[in-house]
Amino acid sequence: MSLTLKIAAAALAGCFAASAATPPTPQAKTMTQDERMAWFREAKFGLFIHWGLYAIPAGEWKGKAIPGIGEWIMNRAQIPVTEYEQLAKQFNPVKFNAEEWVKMAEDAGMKYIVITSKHHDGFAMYHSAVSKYNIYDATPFHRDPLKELAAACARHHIRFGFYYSQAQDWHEPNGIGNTWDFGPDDKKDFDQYLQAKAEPQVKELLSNYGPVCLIWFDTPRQMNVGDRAQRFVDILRTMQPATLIDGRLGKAGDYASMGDNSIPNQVVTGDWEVPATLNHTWGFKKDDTDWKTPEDLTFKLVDIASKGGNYLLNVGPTSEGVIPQASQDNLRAVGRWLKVNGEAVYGAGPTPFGEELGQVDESTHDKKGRPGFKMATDWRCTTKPGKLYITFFKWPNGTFELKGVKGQVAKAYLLADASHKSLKLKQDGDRVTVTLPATAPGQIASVMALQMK
Ligand code: FHN
Repeated sequence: MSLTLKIAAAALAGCFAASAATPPTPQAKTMTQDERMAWFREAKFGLFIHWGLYAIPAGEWKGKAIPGIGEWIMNRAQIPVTEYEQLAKQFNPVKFNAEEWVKMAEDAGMKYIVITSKHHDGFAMYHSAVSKYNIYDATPFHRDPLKELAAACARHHIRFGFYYSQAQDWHEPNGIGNTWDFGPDDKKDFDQYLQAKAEPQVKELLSNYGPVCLIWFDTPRQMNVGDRAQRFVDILRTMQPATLIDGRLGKAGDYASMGDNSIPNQVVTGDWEVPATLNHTWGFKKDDTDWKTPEDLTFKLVDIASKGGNYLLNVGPTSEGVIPQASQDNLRAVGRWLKVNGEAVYGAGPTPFGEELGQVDESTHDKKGRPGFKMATDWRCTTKPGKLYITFFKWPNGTFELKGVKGQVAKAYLLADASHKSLKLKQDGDRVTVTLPATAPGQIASVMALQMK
């Protein structure tokens, strides 16, 4: 079974050279695909934020717990537009502080932020002139939090992008998804909605918030008809050519989006990202406190990097504008680990090995009849030119042997050791043996760097 994915990327000839340290430049009319992707390949780790009116009911409607992800409550409870709209009058997140949110992302070692500018409920979380159904005009808050976040991101050199639900819009008669108020989707004038709301709102986002690192489109229902998806590509490429398009627009974007919380079993070529939750919901749900541990998050980050991808990890702030404390604590713990070991993650490429990832398990099958996979979790390998990084999640007893090494290793050392003291090393052909200290230097995981000759 091959899990290899080739990403079809629209490579545009160009002359503008971007670097990871350079914010996207809206004036650059043509860029090569490599130039456009440079910051993303360096970043590896981003913060996803699902924030909207759904944070008020927080998983409960009229005294009943509504199963499923929090931001889907309008759909799951079939709440009529006229009732759901009333939430806007209560939305007053007075504890929202853009600086604190961005500082938290920075502390977590995250390099980009993607926030819901409009989710499927149709409510714009920014000051939109296209629809009054927005946080500035329809709530007592009367502020544009995305403006504040854009400014804070610029101060902290964190890239800023938007999630935008281009197809589903449960507030609009011609948007996809709201069949309880507006009837079947196939009877709707979907292009009317796209042209009157989605396309002009995306233009607003690209006009009023400075450089937008990416737009994260989602659930591309009915987007494969005619030039619907291409119209968005044209808007982005014309207005901000450096802005990336995710993999859920309805045609190939700049990178592939994996399924939610779906980490591939093996190395995947091309650019890709895994969107993932810290608990079991994207939008805040008061009853969901089943948080992934810092150990698990660190493993997943390195695991994804070792397979060639990025990790976009979500928080669901409350209706008061607070990121749940457990989310903050667990993300900051990952950030502390990255402070010591980030060299093995940022800008790193995938493993040249692969056996350490696990093995196909023919004794089990998934729902589609595909064989299972028995994941191994002892260590992962990431790479940079002339370097191999081995991240140990289980500290080896005495020595560590690595097979299949191409070239000669000049030196082995631990990233946690600031002096980079050489570890005892033996190489026999492609077999390298390193003698390690008796105990791991790091609590969550420890990284050994191999410097090649
Ligand atoms: O329906 C959405 C969901 O609410 C959430 O936004 C996730 C994030 O990847 N995307 C969709 C489901 O895949």
